[in-house]
Amino acid sequence: MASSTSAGNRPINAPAYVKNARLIQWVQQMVDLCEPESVHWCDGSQEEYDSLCSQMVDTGMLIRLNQEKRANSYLARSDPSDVARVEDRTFICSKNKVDAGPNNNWVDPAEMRETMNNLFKGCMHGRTMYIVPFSMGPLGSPIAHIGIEITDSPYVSVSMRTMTRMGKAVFDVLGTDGEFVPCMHTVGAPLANGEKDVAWPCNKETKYIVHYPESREIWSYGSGYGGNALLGKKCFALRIASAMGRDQGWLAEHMLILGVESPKGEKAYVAAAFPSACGKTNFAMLIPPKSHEGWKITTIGDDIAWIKPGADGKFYAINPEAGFFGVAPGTSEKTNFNAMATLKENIIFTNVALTDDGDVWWEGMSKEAPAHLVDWQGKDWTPEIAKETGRKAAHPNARFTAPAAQCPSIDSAWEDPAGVPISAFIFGGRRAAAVPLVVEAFNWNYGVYMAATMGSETTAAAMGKQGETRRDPFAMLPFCGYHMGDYFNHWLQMGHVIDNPPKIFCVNWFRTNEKGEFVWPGFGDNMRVLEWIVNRCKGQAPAKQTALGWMPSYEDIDWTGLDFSKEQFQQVTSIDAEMWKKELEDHGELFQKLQERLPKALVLKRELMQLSLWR
Ligand code: TSX
Ligand code: MN
Repeated sequence: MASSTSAGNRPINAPAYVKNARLIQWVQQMVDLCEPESVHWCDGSQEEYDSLCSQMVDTGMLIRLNQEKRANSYLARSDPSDVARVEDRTFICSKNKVDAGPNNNWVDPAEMRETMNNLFKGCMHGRTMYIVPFSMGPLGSPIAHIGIEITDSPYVSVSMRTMTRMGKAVFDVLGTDGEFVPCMHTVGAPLANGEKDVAWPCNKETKYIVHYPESREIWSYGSGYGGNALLGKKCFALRIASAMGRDQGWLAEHMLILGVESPKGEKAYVAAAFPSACGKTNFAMLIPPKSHEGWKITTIGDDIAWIKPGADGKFYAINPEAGFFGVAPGTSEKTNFNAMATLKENIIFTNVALTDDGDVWWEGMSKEAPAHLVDWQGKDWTPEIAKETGRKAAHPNARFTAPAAQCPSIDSAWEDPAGVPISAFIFGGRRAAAVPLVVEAFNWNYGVYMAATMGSETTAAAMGKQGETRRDPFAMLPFCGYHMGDYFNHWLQMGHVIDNPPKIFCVNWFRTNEKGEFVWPGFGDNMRVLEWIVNRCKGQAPAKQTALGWMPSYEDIDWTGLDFSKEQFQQVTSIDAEMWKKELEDHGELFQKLQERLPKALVLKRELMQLSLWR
């Protein structure tokens, strides 16, 4: 270790291989501000990971799982006040309020900086400050970007090793003057001299997730959970990166990326955006039905895509992440076999239940629950208790943190620094009636309109009134780091940047009948829709023109091995003109909110659709 010669008064212990002047200066400032007990520069090694996990087992933050059942895996139980992203505490601090848009909370950056400086003063007393170097995307890829997270959470440090390319190789890419996004994080729970730590330190009262899109900085205070704390994910790879993409001519999207290989060996890649609770991870890891032997679905990513125009006039996409931070409840061998196979070892589970033999369980993992569990809050749980009290064994937002490389369906090109060429964009939502199974937009601008107006119906009572449609444009509502109207405009512009933009499709797996039952079988059978989609992209599948776009006829889908009648097909593909008139009224409401920056092209598309429905 070489000692630092910077001006501050506290040692920062930067290793000799750290040569980036801006980084050293920033770390010095942050050490002087946060006053940690010590500073640890993460190297990303297995030894470091194991040692940090062992330390956390000793302090009670992690429980080591049964080595025979889940090798090298752990369970963390968070504070009950710290179980999810906090959207009402998330801020976009652009110079001008209008640039953040009505879709974001805004505070003047000068005012927020003062608030942050006061909160962070001495916030790491009694704790180790970890310097976590990471690359979003394959190291050195022209589509990748570097971040440095400073955190006082060892849980965050080890999670970042799974979720990103974390370690000292990042400093080689960074060099003496390379660029990085500074990501400042504290759990906001300084320890007094001799004070004993709790299992999950956080600040119950005060939380801030702050973004400065213009200077590309992130400051997160008070939470140790998920997207609030693993700052490479939603904060950097979506909110900050979306602003970078707007300025630099690329796209940072809330999308999975999957590969579709036909029996002929032709391969196509699609990127797809769905709001939460639509089964995005399941779709990314889909296993085709037996009837489609010879078809293969491969996974590039399950949550985020960074997409840049290539020299050949196509869009190229990478998954900026290296792991899956997926919702555990509902994941089973039936709903997502590949995810279950990914979870066999090297996993950090958070807020799932613990079995008596040291393994994990969650609602939906198996038909029958074990006779006894310890629930996510550390309390005894039995099916009888659940029946009486309604208490869940796992928190509904319980998560797994899993290395993507362990996924059986991982694509051979998932770490290709050049990315993969995108043939189609798919946008989906959970809609009981209005939206048909699949529709192809007439053109790029129409596709942007469909994505801009997409929505999902709420299911859980906790999410507000049941069955209410929430507009979630591009599934980006909580993740766009600037005005949503400007974002629509950026998408419209990106259609002109390349010669032959990907086709845009809208899907809905969730239509229900009069009895409220799902009509479409979903899951593996979504392969049949994907087949039509990729064949459309190759100019190899027929379609009929409708008011909404191009749609398949019954004969255009391969039904081999599935008993699905013409009547059922009618149920999932019919278009109700009256319903769509109401739908367009709703679109108008959304557009009203964004009007100061709404592109005129979208206003015109709405009027065109109204005309075609009234015809
Ligand atoms: O993930 C889902 N997908 C995509 C899969 C590749 N889910 C789960 C959503 C919650 C996260 C789905 N649920 C899908 C779907 O396509 N479709 C449905 C609705 C549905 C639920 C159950 C059945 C059929 C459809 N059938 C039986 O339970 C037997
Ligand atoms: Mn997501």
